[in-house]
Parts: sequence; C-alpha cells; structure tokens
Amino acid sequence: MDSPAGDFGVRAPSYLDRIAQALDQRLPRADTDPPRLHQAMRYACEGGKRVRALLVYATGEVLGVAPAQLDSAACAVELIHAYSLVHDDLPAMDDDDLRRGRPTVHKAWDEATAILVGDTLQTLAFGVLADERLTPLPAQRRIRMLASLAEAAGSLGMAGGQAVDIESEGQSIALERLESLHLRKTGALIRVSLRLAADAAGAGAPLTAALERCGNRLGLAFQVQDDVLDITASTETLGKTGGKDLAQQKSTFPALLGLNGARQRTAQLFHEARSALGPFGAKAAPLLWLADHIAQRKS
Ligand code: GRG
Repeated sequence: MDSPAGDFGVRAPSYLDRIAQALDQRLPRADTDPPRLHQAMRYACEGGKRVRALLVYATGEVLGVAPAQLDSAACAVELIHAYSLVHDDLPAMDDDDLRRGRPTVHKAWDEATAILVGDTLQTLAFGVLADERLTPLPAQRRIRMLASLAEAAGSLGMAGGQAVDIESEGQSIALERLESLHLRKTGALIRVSLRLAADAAGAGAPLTAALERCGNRLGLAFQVQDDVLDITASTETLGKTGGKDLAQQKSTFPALLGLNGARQRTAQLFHEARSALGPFGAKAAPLLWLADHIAQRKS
C-alpha cells in the first residue's frame, strides 16, 4: 500500500470511526451471557481520545500497511489501555470515581465486575491479535505482535511501572527514577502502538528501532504533559479527577522541574520524537502530524 497523500488530520475522523467499529465487532455483544460483564466491558471501551489506535494506523501509513491488517492491533492497544484504566481506578489503586467524564466501572457496577472487566479486556486483546480471521497477516508476524504486546503490558512494561509508581507514593524520587517508571507505566503502551505496526509490516531492525525511539519519546512526553494537565486543567475538561497527584503526594514532573520546567521537558521530548523519524524522510508525515496533534492536547 502506498502512503495516502495529504494530511493525516483529514483521515483521522475516519480512523476514529474505524476503531469504534473494529472494537464493536471484536467485543462480545452486550447480551452475551453473562450480560452484566459484557455490558461493563463495552462501557469501559467507550470514549477516550484513541491516541494509541491512531498511532497504530499512522505508523501503518508510514510503512505502507493496509488499515484492515492493523484493526486488531489498534483494538488490542485500546483494550489493554481500557483494562489498565479500569484497574487503576479501583479503590486498591488510584480509587477514582470519574473516568472519561462518567462513573468508573467499579462505581457504575461493583469492584468484582471491574476486576473481571480488566482481566477479560486483557485476554481479549491477545485473542484478537492471535486470530487469523481478525488479523489477516502471516502467523510469524502475528506471533511477533503478540510477543511485543506481552512485553509492553507485563511486569517489564506497563504493569511493572504501575507497581513502581505505587511503591513510590509518599516518597520523593529522583528525576531519573521518575522517568524510568513512566517509560514503563505510560510509555510502554504508546511505544508498542508504533511497534505493532512495524511488526505487521515485517520492518527491519533499523526502522523498527527508529519507531521504538519515537514511541519512547512520545510516551514520556505524554506522561509529563499529563502531570502538567493534572495541575492546569479542570476536572470537567479532563473527564477524570484533576489535582490528584498533589493530593496523593505523588512525585511528578512539575514537582521536580517546576511547571515551566515540565513544559520545557515536554517540548524537548516531542522534538526528540520528531527527530527519531529522520530515516523515514517525507514518509514520516502521518506520525509527525499526530505527534504535533498530541503535543497540543488539552485533556
Ligand atoms: C493497572 C496494570 C495497571 C496499569 C495502570 C496507565 C496506567 C497504568 C494508569 C493510568 C494512570 C494515568 C492517568 C496515567 C497518565 C497517562 C495516561 C495513561 C492517561 C490516560 O490516557 P489517555 O489520556 O486516556 O489516552 P483516554 O481516556 O483518552 O483514552
């Protein structure tokens, strides 16, 4: 597939429709037994900016992979992301009542349902990638994608980062430690969104490394930005409770760098993300557009 011409921004709305439809097709129907669980799984996947799915499709454009070959990857990252938010909101973790502008799953249902929703969204993510009818790619590439996603979501990636974050509550940690925990907690899933498209394309090591580097910088930028927004944006704009980091005595980038320092670090990280795409030349345009769009986010 040749890279489509023009701005990725023109195509972004149709990718958002596409991911909504792909998720709808892959999630069990709400009336499937047990309906309570399936309704809650669907609820957890509604809303959100779909940044990770857009990163999959934009990387696909850069590498010339057809969207139909990436629908399961886009769903998989959004399913893992939704599971992580449902579990993060539980009383044992962040204890939050509001997510995406609505009651969290354990508030709208109950804690046991929220735990099961997280569990089942996670297994569904791997299931859709493994299924050759849903992911029309050679088996070797699908296996590579499964391994990449497992690494990003597991104890060496997102879940491990969450564990370090919880252990660090109430402590002041050094900037290097804070960056390393967020490279895992938030960064791993953003990085693997680019990596899954590289795996689907069968990209060679140098191009895969360039995309991983871009994803790594974007993932960290996203978290530093999130810390800044937690201070500067309202709960209404965020759709989740603002000001929580201070209340929970969390080490954050603004706490360590000051608000302006954190904004400068964000700008620097976005710059590094763009620079990493040098090897792709003009073909990098879709990812460059998306990086700029994320840099301007307000929620
Ligand atoms: C429970 C294993 C486990 C992991 C949880 C990512 C995470 C780890 C928790 C979320 C905590 C948090 C708010 C992190 C800040 C960055 C982030 C992931 C924000 C939410 O992502 P968005 O802004 O959300 O992409 P939407 O709703 O737009 O999808």
